[in-house]
Order: sequence, then structure tokens, then C-alpha cells
Amino acid sequence: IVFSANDAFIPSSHIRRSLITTELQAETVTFETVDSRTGKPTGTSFLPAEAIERASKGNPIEKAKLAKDGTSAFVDVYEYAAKIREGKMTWEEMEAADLNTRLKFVGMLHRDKRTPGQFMMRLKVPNGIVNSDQMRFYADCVEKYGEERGVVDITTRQNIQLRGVKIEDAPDIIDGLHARNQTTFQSALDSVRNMVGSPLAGIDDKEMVDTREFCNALNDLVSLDPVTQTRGNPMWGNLPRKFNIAVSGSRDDFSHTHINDIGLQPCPHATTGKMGFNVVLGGYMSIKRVAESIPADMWIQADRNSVVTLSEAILRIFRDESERKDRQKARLMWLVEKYGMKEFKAAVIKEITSYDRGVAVHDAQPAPTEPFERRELLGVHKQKQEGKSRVGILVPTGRLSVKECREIADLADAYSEGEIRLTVEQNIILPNVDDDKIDALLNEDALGKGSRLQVNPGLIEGNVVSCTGAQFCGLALIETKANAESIARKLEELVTVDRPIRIHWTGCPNSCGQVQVADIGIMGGPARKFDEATGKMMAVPGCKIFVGGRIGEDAHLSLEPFKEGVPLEEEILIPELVEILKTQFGAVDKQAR
Ligand code: SRM
Ligand code: SF4
Repeated sequence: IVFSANDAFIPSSHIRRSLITTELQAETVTFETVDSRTGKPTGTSFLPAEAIERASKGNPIEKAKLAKDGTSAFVDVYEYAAKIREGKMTWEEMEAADLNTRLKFVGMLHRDKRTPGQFMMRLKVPNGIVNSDQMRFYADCVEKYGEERGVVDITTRQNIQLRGVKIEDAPDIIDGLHARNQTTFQSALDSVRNMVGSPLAGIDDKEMVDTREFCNALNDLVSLDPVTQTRGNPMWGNLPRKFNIAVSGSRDDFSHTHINDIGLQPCPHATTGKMGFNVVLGGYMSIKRVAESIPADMWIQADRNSVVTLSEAILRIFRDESERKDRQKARLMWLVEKYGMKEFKAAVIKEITSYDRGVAVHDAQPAPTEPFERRELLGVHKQKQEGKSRVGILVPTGRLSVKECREIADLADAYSEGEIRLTVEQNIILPNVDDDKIDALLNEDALGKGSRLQVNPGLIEGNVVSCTGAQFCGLALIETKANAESIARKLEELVTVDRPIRIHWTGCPNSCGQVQVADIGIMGGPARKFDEATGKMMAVPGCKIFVGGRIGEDAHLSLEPFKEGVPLEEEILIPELVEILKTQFGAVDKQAR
């Protein structure tokens, strides 16, 4: 669907405007069920009275959402930007709740602690597919903020974040993204997050389901107003918490279904042979709890109607019934546990039946058992299409400079018809490269010696993942990306391993860098060290180390730290990691070979 730049403003005339007042013990919250500036219903309009009542007594974010709905936050971006451009106000004079919280509904996250006055803008990139024009646009957007702050990140949800953005520039970026069929709307805070799919969709000989259609359909479900056909769907504009959906396309499970609220795992029906999905629910990571998804004993056919209807039913139940007081307990897993999986399944089927869309939910089907080895994404690999290959390129920690964005765009134009795939490992894949052009691609300067972008990196440095960390994230206990990249390079010089070793870094226990799925996970945490000068033990930046997480069909979360309180200093951390690599992963010293 192609949108015009300002389509989000189209009013819908047939929605009745009204005011609802909720009495609280000490205060009264009044909110509009139709936003007067957008003419669209608000997120709260869709909540049943009982959920509104609970929200009104809920946590501060719930109260803030009732008082000023997040679904119209983009209007404020335009208004603030206009005033700042006209010199009528400064960013410091923006309403604090808008600045630091509400604008997250349009994917604008003020980096108040690290770069005051500058925002990270998070996009929605369903199935992680972008093109060269979009990549160049990202570079153009952030270039003016300088080399350090004006960068582009590939995220652990196969997504893009632009950095350094100032509020006065945001409308042009939003308009430019909309003109390129992308958006930032509903990408953060209590929204359904980026739809993760297979980075090999449509080009893979072992593919069971092409995930692109499903990620796009689900993205439309959550991000497109069905009434006005404009961006942002207020139906899902007041969720109790974030919500993650992943659609896997093959037995590799490149999309990590086991750590998403809804995970769809491809599997044929045992009797009919029709392709479908087994459903797993409730996977998530947080400070309070890290949980692997649990099987829901449901199988649906792999068609658009079934996938959208199932997700909509689960989302509706989650929206209206999940916790609104304790944000730590507002993720889907807690609601599933409150019900019991059997009862939750019954509630989902009842909801689906009430929609009357002819969607059948079967019991879970037996997953394939023949031996299967998870494939590599980096490097050159044959596609199912004769004469074509996919080329996976390392982007260390997902961080891209303006120059690198443009280099990738040029490579994509020259070799992959402008298409670029993003992975949850924060790397890229150029699809559909002609086999006879592979040598030329590998000889490009952008991929040459000295470049960060590499097609055949070492088995350690090629498998590093890192969250944002202290450079931009106010919750971080440590710097991550720079450390991750430099330590991986040093480990590569010290030891040899015989298989890819996935080292994930995360700056705090929220685990955006998913340390629990890593071979070796490094999480920011407290540490102490003897200080010669004072003769005392002193608190220093440190980390917890996790070992043994697994991904793919045989997924396993490593929940307990292998080691804690390790100071984040190269001379201490590197020997620790070398030891773990040797004892747990069979690494040998480089000199020993
Ligand atoms: Fe995350 C909060 C970055 C993937 C769990 N995450 C944050 C914030 C928004 C905190 C903040 O306001 O500063 C971080 C923004 C930092 C910045 O400037 O970039 C942040 N999370 C990220 C990203 C960018 C990490 C990365 O470098 O790739 C990822 C963006 C994904 C996207 O494109 O949408 C990111 N975060 C994840 C994942 C991984 C995943 O989805 O597979 C998780 C664990 C899975 C999950 O959510 O269950 C994750 N982030 C969290 C949490 C803990 C959630 C909870 O239920 O408590 C928080 C804190 C929160 O939401 O209150 C958080
Ligand atoms: Fe920030 Fe913590 Fe997430 Fe890293 S894990 S991006 S430090 S919230």
C-alpha cells in the first residue's frame, strides 16, 4: 500500500466524538474517544470499560496514556517542530511527558541522558527488507548530526534505527519515510513491534513458508487503520505493554520464535500435508523474568486469513485482559499462565470463532524430525533460483556510518536489484546476486581489507550481536557496541575455533541483545576491583557472563550466569573469555596451530 505524505491527517467523519471520564480515588482522568486533531478513535476508545477502569488505577504510564493518547503523538511532532523552526519555542520547553514518553508511540525516543535534545527514530521494517533508496535516505537523514551521533543501527528485531535526530527535522523524516512506504509509527513503547520473518524468504531451497506475505499482513493489521486506511491503527494504540511476533520460514528458525510473544513455527499437517504453523506463546526477556515460549497446542494453516485472525484474537485478549498495574507482569506469558494454556487456547478459539472468518484451529502437528543442520547466513550461498546466490555481509554490531549506508546501497544497486535483507544478528544479505558477478562483488572496495563490512569474517567476529549500550541508552550499565567489536577482533587474533561462536552483548538486564540465547552472553552488571591508590575494593563497570544458550529448533535459554562481577577491562575480560572459549567451545591458542 502506498501512502501520501500527510495521509495520517485524513479525518474519518463517521466516528462519533465523545468524552469519557473515569473517577479515580484522588483524581479524575478525562479523555476523548476520538482525537479532535486526527478525527480518528484513540487507542483507549477500543478498550472495554473494565480495562479502562483498571488502567485508570494502573501504573503511571497507563494513567498518562488515558490522559493523552499515544496514537496522535505524530500531530505533536509536527506542531512542536513547526514552533521550534519558527523560533517560538525550544525542545526543552516541550511537555516532559511528550518528550520522554509519549513520542515513543511514533518511534521517537529522546536520548535524554546521553544526547539531550536528540532522538533515536525506530522504524518498522516487516521481514527486515529494505531497498537502496531507503538506505540512502537513512544516510541523508542522519548525516547532519555528525559522525559520532548521526549513525544508523540494524536492530535485533531485523529493523532500522536512525540516530541523532532533532525534533525540528522529524516531520521531514516521517514524510520521507512515508513516501518510501515506511514508517516509525507504533514501533516503540506499548506497541506491537517489528514483524520478524526469515531473511531467506523466497530464495531458500529449504524454505517451508515464505514469511514475507505474513509479516506484511501482520504489519498491516497492527499499523494500518482499517477504517481510514491511514498509518497507525488505534485498535492497538493502548496495549498494556510491548508485543513481539515472529514468523519462521524454515527449520532454522532464523526469526527466533522461542523468544517472541507469538511465534509461528512452520510445520505440515500430519494428515492433509498442508503447510501451516504450530503456535508457541509467551517468550520474552526482561529484568524480572526471562521465559522461553511454550507450545500452545494450536496449528493453523499458512494462509493470510488464518495468520492474521489468530494474531488478532490473541492481541485482542491481551489488550483487554492483561495486567495494567505492574508493568513487569504485563507481558503475554503472565496472562497465559493466569488462564492456563488449555484455557487460553479455548479463549483464543472462541474469539476466532466469533469473527466468523472460516479459520480452523487444529491441535499442534508433529514437527519434522529428520536430521537438519541450521544454515549460515554470512558468506556466499546458492539460492533455490538457478544461477543466483545470496551474499551475507557482516555489519559489526549492526552499526552503520553514513558512508557505509551509501556503500551498501551502491552494492545493492549493482548486484541485488537494490534489495537488502536485514537479519536479527544485525547483519545484511544481498539476495539474487548473479553467480557470475560474485567475484566482482567480493572484489568491491566496500568489502575489501580494512572495511568493517566483510563477507567472510572470522568465526568469532562474524557472530557478534550487541544492544545499543551506554553510548545512547540511558538504561545501560556499560558501553557495549564499541567493546563488542574490538574484543571480538582481539579474541579472533588469540584463538582458533572450529565453528561460529555467537557472542552477544547487552548493556543491562533488559537483554535487548538477547544474551540468554548466545553461546557466550555478556550483560552489564556490577563488579568490584581492588584499588591500589585507596587500598580498598571499589565498584567498577562490570558484567555477568552467560554460557550455552542455543537457537534454532533445539533452542535453549541460558538463564543463570556462568560468572558474575567480572570487571569490564580488557586485561581481565579477554583472559576470562579465552578460558571459556577453550574449556566450553574447544578453542585453541592461535600459536598452538
Ligand atoms: Fe529493547 C527497552 C533497544 C530489542 C527487551 N530497548 C529498550 C529501550 C527502548 C530503552 C530505552 O528507552 O532506552 C532501548 C533503546 C536504546 C536505543 O537507543 O537504541 C532498547 N531493544 C533495543 C534494540 C535497539 C537493541 C539493539 O541494539 O538491537 C532492539 C530494537 C528492536 C526493534 O527494532 O524493535 C531491542 N529489546 C529488544 C529485545 C530483543 C527482541 O525483541 O528479540 C528484547 C527482549 C525480548 C522481549 O522484548 O521480550 C528487548 N527492551 C527490552 C526491555 C524489557 C522488556 C520487558 O518486558 O520488560 C526493555 C525495557 C522496557 O520495555 O521497559 C527494552
Ligand atoms: Fe539499553 Fe539495556 Fe536494552 Fe541495552 S539491554 S539497549 S542497555 S535497555
